[in-house]
Formats: sequence, structure tokens, C-alpha cells
Amino acid sequence: MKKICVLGLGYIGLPTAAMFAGNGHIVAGVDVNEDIVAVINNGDIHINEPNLAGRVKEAVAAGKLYAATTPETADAFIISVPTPITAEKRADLSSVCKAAESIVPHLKAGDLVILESTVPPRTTLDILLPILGRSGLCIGDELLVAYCPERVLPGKILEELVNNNRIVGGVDDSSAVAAQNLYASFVRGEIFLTDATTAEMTKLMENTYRDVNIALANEFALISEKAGFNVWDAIYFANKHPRVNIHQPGPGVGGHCIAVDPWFIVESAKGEARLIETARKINDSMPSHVVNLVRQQLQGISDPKIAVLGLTYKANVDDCRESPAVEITARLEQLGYRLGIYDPLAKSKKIVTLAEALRGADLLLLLVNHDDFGFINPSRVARLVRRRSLIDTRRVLDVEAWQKEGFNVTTLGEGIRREDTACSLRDASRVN
Ligand code: SAJ
Repeated sequence: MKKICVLGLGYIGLPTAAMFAGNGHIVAGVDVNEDIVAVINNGDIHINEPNLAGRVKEAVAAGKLYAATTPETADAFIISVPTPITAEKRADLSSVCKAAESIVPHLKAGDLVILESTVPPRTTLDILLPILGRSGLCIGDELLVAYCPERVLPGKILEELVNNNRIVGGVDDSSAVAAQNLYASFVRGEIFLTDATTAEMTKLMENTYRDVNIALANEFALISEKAGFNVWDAIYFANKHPRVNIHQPGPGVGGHCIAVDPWFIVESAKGEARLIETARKINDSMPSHVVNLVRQQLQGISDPKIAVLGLTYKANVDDCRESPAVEITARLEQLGYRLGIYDPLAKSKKIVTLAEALRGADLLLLLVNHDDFGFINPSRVARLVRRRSLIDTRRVLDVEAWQKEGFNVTTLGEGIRREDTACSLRDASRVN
């Protein structure tokens, strides 16, 4: 059993703390936010993540997990604080530095310090080590240090914490092995060992791969609207190739990871990271494209109202941080459109009920592919709206069912209108 101090009790730190506390360790969770500390000490949680509430409640009740605003002596320290991006598209490492500085007075020989926050390459060596060195301990001999990125998907965090493979980058071999042994308390995936800078880049490359792939899908979507084909069907068929896996287009890339991390590579190698920077710009341009689609649809209509379906950054989560839907709705409001925003999960003062959002609307704009939206009944919607017009940016709605109720349906990236084709490509694929 070890005493572990987890710094930063957010989407990654809190689940990580709960996992260690549930697997034989005592965990002191640290957060600068007093409200969060109070909530956790009460056995509650401040974020929404499946199965997390029960685990935190149990660990706090068993005395295995408690929270405080300042760190204390421990055998291992895990830093999982946010690393947002500045206006100049550079990593803001101030929280990492503050967290590292706060543990220096508590470090003793034999301790292990792990950085989990996503950071530009060389942060562990060039920024973390000099701060930890102020403890007077000899790095490697007396103080073990590793970089171990989190790789879990919001919405599946607890499951992925256990089952995903992990990459541990030690500043030397003994640091890597010590971190591996610690994570082995609950990780069932493989734990791979490497150096700290390679581990930092591995994390950034994973999210950059996804961002570039989504940018490719978005570029195909923009091309489809000019060239006259259906991008969703084309991607579906292309992915039938054994070595192709094109991601899905959409109204933009949100969240605080995929839309941010590629910039950390650009910052480190501006001249070389050309594809990565272009992909970021393509994905960042998608909200404007959606706004233009809306403007085209509403031309000539007086005082139009838009019923917006979905505000979160992606499907089936409640998180609105860096959400393209938030950006799109803000821009539509600036343009003077009246909005009724409905989201079954998001917690925002802007959200109204589905009926309120729909009543008198001239256009339905679907921005998030929440499972719940598949259950919306087109005939009930038809009775509430003023005009039967719909833009689906995620291709989740059953177009035929909506068309049957008289809706004019536009799908992002559908350069070919369904009613123009004798049978859709999807139907053709079923026949084959
Ligand atoms: N999106 C698309 N098309 C797609 C897939 C996603 O437009 O085909 C959009 C989503 O709607 C969303 C954004 O991309 O707006 C990001 O969503 P996501 O599900 O791709 O990623 P995150 O940010 O929720 O989590 C990612 C994950 N990284 C990878 O899958 C490589 C997760 O494993 C990481 O741990 C997490 O970033 C992180 O914390 O870095």
C-alpha cells in the first residue's frame, strides 16, 4: 500500500484518484478549488462520468480518499492539472509549474513524481525536472520521475483507465519501472516503457492523428458539396477497404484535447508541422461553414427562429467546453437569429425544453449526435414548427422519416440530394 497524492481533481485526476483508492492505496486528492474539495470530501462528485460517483463515494466512506487544497507528504505524486492553450496557440504550463512547486517541500528520498497532463515535448526534462531539483534530491537516485499520459475517452473513463494500454516515459529506467509498478495496481492493459520525451510525443501524436483524420473527412465533406457526391456514403464505402479508416465529418472538433494538443506540436516545430497546422485550421473552419449553411436556408424569412439540437462538444456527454455547437450558436445569436437550444445532457442556462425550442421554429439545426435525438418524432415536431426545414450536421436523423412529414432536409457533406437519386448508396450497399 502506498500513499499517493493526486494533484488536480478534474476529468482525469478524480477518476485516477478513485482507481488508486479502490485498489489498495491511500489517496490525498489536491485541488485549488475549495468547492471541489468540499464536494469530494462529502463523497460527491462535480463532474458527470459513468460509474464515477459510486466509486468516489465508496472510497471516501472507506477513508481511502480525501481531498485538500494543499499537498502533503506521500510516496508518489501524480500531476494531472489542465494545460490549456493561450491566445497565441502555445501551451499554458502555469498549472503544471504551480503543482510541481507545491510538492517540492514535501518530497523525500525514494518518492516518485508522475506528470500526466498533456504537454509539449521536453516539458518533463526542461520544465518539470528543474523545479523538482529545488528539493535538493538527486533525480534518478533519490527522486524518481516519469511522464505517463492519460489516454481515456470521456464517457468511458473508468473502463478505459483499466483496459487501455499505457505508455510510461521515465527520466531513467528505475523511474519508468517504478511508475509501471504503480499503475499495475489497476491497469489491465499492457504498460510500455520508454523515455519521457517519447511518451510526451506519443500522447500528442495520438490526438493529432485523430484531428488530421477528422480534417480529412471534413475536407471531403466540403469537396462533396462542390463536386456533388454524398460524403457519408463515400466514407462508409472507403472504410470497407481493409486498410482505410476515415473518420466522420461534422460541425467542428471540440473538447479540450483534440482541438488543442496538435498546437503543442506546432509550437515545438512550427516549420515542420505543416500538415498538422492545416488540419487544425480546416477543423476550426467548420463552424463558419455551418453558419453559412444556416444563412442560406433562412434567406428571405423575416425574424427567423432556429431550434438547435445539441450544445455539448460531442455525443452523449454533458461537457460543453470548446464545443463547436457553442461557437455556432454564439455566432448565430450575433447575426440576430432567435434561438431555442435543446440538449438533454448539457448543463447551461441557455437550454430550454424540446417543445420550447421547436415552437415556431423556421429551421432545425442538429449539431450533436446524442443517441436521444434518434427518438425525436418528426410528426410531433411538424406540429410545433413554423417551417419544416432541417440541417443535420452529423447525419444521424432518418431522412426519409423526416421527408415524409414534409421536411426539407439538408445534410452537411451531402452534395447529392437523396430525392435526386433513384436509390441511395446505402440502399445499394444493402442490396449487395
Ligand atoms: N469528432 C468528429 N469526427 C469523428 C470523431 C470525433 O468530428 O470522427 C469530433 C467530436 O464530435 C468532438 C471532437 O471530435 O467534437 C473530439 O472528440 P473525440 O471523441 O475524438 O475525442 P475526445 O476529445 O473526447 O478524447 C480524445 C481521445 N483521443 C483519441 O481518441 C486519440 C481520448 O482517448 C484522449 O484521452 C482524450 O482525447 C484526451 O484527453 O486527450
